[in-house]
Amino acid sequence: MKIEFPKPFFWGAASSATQSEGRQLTDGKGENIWDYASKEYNHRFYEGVTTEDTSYFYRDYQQDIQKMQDISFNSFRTSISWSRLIPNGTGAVNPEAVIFYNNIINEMIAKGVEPFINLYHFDMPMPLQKKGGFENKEVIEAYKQYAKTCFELFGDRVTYWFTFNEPMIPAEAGYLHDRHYPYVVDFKRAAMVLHNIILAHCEAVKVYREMKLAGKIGIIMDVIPVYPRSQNPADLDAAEMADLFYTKSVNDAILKGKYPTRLKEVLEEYDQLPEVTVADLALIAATKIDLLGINYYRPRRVKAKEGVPNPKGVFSPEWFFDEYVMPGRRMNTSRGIEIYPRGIYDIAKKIQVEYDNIDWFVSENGIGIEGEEAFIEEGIVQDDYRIDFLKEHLTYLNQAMKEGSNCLGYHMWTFVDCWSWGNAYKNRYGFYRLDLATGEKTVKKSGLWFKETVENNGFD
Ligand code: BGP
Repeated sequence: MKIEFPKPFFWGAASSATQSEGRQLTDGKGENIWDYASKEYNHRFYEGVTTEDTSYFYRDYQQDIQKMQDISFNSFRTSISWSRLIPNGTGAVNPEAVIFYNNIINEMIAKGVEPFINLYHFDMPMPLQKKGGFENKEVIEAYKQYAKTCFELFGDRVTYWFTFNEPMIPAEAGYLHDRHYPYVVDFKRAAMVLHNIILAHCEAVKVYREMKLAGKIGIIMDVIPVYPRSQNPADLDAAEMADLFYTKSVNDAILKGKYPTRLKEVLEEYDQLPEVTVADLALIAATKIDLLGINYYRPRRVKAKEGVPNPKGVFSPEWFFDEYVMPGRRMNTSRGIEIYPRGIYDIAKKIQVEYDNIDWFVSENGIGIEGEEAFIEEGIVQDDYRIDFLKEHLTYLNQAMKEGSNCLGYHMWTFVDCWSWGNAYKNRYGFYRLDLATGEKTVKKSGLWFKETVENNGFD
């Protein structure tokens, strides 16, 4: 069966500044939380490997963008590093960064690769983190000024802007689950961070509208679709709670202009409501985006929580549900997550039904595999497993589009194997293999398959 996509369709991949640029503290770049944590909390990094070199996009951008063209990308998402552009977070702009970001944007356009530019991918400038990061309202103002600077500098050529990648993660990983700096575990602070990130998003959209630029602005969400173990009321309720905390909290605020009532009730009951003003809610209600990115990696299988919430421990969404292992599930053992291609269809339907069928695209989807060198034959990683993964997900996406979903494109995570927040280079995701010893980047079999798919706008 031939799977065909409508034309035009955005084909490409995604990456982020901190995970790909390298040269973290040269050419005027300021320190961000990753640079700082690399030194002060190195033991928390996988094998102590930090962001210093990554996949050298800062150095190799010309060859890299050529490599994008070689496998027929028509679009690519990366982020601007706030601390490279504005080293202190506020104030003076770094001229070397302006040159770099101008260069990559111009180079992409020259090679027929539409730049999708994201403003924030987990990388708070350290001077602002010292002031409390997104817990501090002043940082919302600083972010707004940073966004405005980006729009002024690059808005004449960049059509697709995104305010945040996965707004939930800096709050959840940094303030609740002890994975990102500042390694705090406190639900109320996490909720404050998330609320302020949503406000910062709204402020950036507002500035963008005021500037009357011709492009589009949106946000990139991580969505983990929730599946209850059964249709029993207790399992259904647990699923609803997981969805409320981890998805609807942000999605409803951004796409419906309001927080879910039940979430508010639960937070009130447990005295966990962050400070939210009437003006905040009005700003959220007034903000509309043009385009939504969805990062999809895995489903969440949920069952009713055994026992009652524990009022003594740190309040957590996990008080209200348990995850369970679905019998017969397919696993990506390298990353320890379930592979469930149908999830992409379910997300598409949800956007169609609950979120006004807004224009969206798959902004990340991919498979991280450990030990890919074992699959090298004749100098190429023979990653048939990745091709199968892509085909399955794209087939479900295609089905949803035939049923009316307004999906505009598909970006795989990622272009060249890059550094990961949790696993450094253990799991490889790229269309190109990165040789860590030489810095050489070699196309994988999936990259060649992707080229053919883009050229045919589909596959058999
Ligand atoms: C997404 C992030 C990316 C990337 C990806 C892969 O959630 O937006 O930055 O890291 O996940 O995950 P990991 O690196 O943990 O394997």
